[in-house]
Amino acid sequence: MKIKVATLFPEMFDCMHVGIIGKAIEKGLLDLECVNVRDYSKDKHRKTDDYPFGGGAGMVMTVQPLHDCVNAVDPQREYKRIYLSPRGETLSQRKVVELSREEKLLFVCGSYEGVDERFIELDVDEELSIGDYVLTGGELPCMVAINALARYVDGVLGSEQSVEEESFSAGLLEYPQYTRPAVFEGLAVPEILLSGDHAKVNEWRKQRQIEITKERRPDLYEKIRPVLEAEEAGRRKKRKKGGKTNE
Ligand code: 4GS
Repeated sequence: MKIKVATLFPEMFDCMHVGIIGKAIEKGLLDLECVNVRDYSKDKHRKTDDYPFGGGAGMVMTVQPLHDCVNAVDPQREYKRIYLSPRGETLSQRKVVELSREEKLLFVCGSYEGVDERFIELDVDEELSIGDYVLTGGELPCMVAINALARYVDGVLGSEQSVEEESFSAGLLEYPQYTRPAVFEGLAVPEILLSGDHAKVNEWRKQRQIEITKERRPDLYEKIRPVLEAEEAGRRKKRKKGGKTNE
């Protein structure tokens, strides 16, 4: 997958070369290229911002450097162009999967109070937010989006990791995890996890997921409830059928 980023702070993206995403870039699974919007400014002082028309606090990124930058980087408009902004659709796991299926993505990171609206009108396909809070720039949101979608690019996660394939995992919070030692400071790992009974372990994990989701995220629980109830109805039916065949 090819990802380009237009930003005033390309050095912020150095951290993308660490860990799982760094390995994916090394392996050529992800091709990440950051370009400095300032390099496209035609101003003699390489300025990229100006005072807002109509007055008000802060500065606005000017349209010329942004427009020239994205059209130099993507002259044929082959890339899906995404501007990070609190006005955009909020990033969700569904949106992450959708983005991971794109071949070419161009993220644009704004700084200051924002960018000249005409840039969005002329050069942006969609706006994307990572949540309802205000940051100093679009760089962190951009890295959040790339990090999340990279997990769905083939080969990025090792075989031991892997994206949640079980249907119930989607929409539920994670079950508690344990590793060695079996007892720490008098706290023992739940016995069932040491039993080697995979069916029992999976059932235990699912029940913990349901409990934790119900308690901490009632909004998510209400969304997943019809699925859980359908699964339970399915199991009841199977038990009944099984009972009859044995009669
Ligand atoms: C977000 C956000 C954000 C808004 C950028 C003020 C600088 C800043 N971008 N999700 N201008 N939340 N952007 O806060 O995407």
